Amino acid sequence: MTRPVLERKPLVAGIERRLFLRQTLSLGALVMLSGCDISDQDQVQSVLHWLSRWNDRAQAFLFNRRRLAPTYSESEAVRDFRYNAYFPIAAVPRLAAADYRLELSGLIEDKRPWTLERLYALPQQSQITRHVCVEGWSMIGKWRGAPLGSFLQRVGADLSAKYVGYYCADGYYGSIDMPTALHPQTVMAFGFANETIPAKYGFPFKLRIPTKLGFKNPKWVTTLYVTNRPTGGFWEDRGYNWFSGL
Ligand SMILES: Nc1nc2c(c(=O)[nH]1)N[C@H]1C(S)=C(S)[C@@H](COP(=O)(O)O)O[C@H]1N2
Ligand SMILES: [Mo]
Repeated sequence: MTRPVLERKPLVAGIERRLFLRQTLSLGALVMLSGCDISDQDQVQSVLHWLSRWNDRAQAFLFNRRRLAPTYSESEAVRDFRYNAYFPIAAVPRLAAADYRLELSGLIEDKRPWTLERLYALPQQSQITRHVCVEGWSMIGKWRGAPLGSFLQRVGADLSAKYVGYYCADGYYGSIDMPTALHPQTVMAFGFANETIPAKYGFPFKLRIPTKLGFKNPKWVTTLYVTNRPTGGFWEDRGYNWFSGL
């Protein structure tokens, strides 16, 4: 069944949303896709899925593990940062510091859970970087945290594995590629704007990853794991591209 191009507009818009075409896929490829006689939604889905995986590999290949995200001055950092999650601020998880444990699993030698006290005692560094949300806003903030790479090394993670995955207190989940996990600016952020990170921004910590889009900066992290198996993610399973580098 061949439908007029206009009728396919929503589909094309969907494709665009799914693949972040403006960033990565050429207009020609879009025209090719939309110009095909696309009659089977499942087929379209599997083509898009394949393209998105291909897109992940291309982005991973282009990722430079030493290149730093731009940093800014203190005066550019916003204190009243925009809150965002898939639920309203009233539903923010409030984790009790005394009961909190960071669980470790997968390809990690020392899987003993970490108390907040031990986590907060890790050597830390500050960064003033820009958070970019795919919904069309960005803000500069100041975060303080422990480099995830040093932490992974310390617990005996298999650093040659492909992915570092996370689960959060709100049911959010996902993973990042190992080179990004080991990037010098990827930190377990315990502080925001010179204070302990507040509940709305991820207390006890968020993974602050300035080389990734905002949705790949998980808040309220409760489990970290190392794996070679590709994982989905909360937004990835709803169509967003997995790598989502900046
Ligand atoms: N656990 C969890 N982490 C999350 C989200 C979420 O819904 N749950 N939303 C993501 C999105 S889309 C954005 S833009 C940022 C927002 O972080 P902020 O509230 O500190 O601005 O958190 C990311 N991390
Ligand atoms: Mo976001």
